[in-house]
Amino acid sequence: MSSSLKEYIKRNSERVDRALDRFLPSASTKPSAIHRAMRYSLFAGGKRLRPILAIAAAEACGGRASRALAVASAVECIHTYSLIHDDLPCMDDDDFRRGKPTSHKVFGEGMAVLAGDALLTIAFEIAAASRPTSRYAQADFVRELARASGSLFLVAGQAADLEGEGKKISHAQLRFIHERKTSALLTCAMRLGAMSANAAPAQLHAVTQAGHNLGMAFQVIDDILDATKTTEELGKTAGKDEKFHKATYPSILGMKRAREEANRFTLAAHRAIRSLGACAFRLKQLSDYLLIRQC
Ligand code: GRG
Repeated sequence: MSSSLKEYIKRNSERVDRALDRFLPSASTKPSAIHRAMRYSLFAGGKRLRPILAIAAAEACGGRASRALAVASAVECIHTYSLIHDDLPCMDDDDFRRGKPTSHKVFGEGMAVLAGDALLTIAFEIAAASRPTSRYAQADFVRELARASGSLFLVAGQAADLEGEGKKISHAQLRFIHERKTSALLTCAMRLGAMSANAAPAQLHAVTQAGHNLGMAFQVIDDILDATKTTEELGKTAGKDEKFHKATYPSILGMKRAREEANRFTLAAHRAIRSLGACAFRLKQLSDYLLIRQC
């Protein structure tokens, strides 16, 4: 990764951290256990990929990071809720996330469920605090977030994943799951960033195409990393897909074709990003980085 991209990611992660810190009740706010649990997972060391993509999408549409911070933070709250709930014993049952013990291991199952619930709901409060533009009202930001995280997208992906457990699933079914479980929220982050910049319809369309393809490339790479990296390298339990016979891009297509698929999605994202012009250079750099990331 170039030093300028590294610096861009660091600067914007810190901005997002400060914004999240402002948006969330302090850890000592009563009842403190719930606020400590929310903050524990939110500040456990996630990559902040979705908020950074929201900011880069805003800039690609001629906007500023400062105006994208509320929507970027809202998406990170939804993402963190989904990880907390996904790690619960009744779902994926994992002990390790973002390099730390999972929420239910530290706070107990009840509090982890509540921390996820509270992060989900505060996300809408934060999105509603975003400044409207001439094209997009606050209700548009909230609707966008609700749709991406509801039963047609994020929850749909998780439900289809649960239903597919222990069954042989096809490439098309795997794609259905990943479009909803992973790509929809990443696309939503980028669309919200673009909307915070008052994107014109053609810009929003290009950002949507880029987001969809980047989200898919991100998930294919995630499947590859799960099969090839260690728990320490990933900060989450590695090798789970194979251990639990979960269908993944490498298990269905083989490692070589899975990499080709990730390349294809990235090239499709490049085409959409190119149509956004010179302001989209960070988006282009980020899309290249997502393809070669090692964790
Ligand atoms: C519980 C409704 C509900 C949904 C859960 C997020 C999720 C859906 C499941 C987690 C497992 C998984 C493979 C999700 C796909 C998306 C993904 C790869 C998430 C991890 O995102 P990163 O790598 O995580 O950006 P950090 O911790 O860096 O933010």
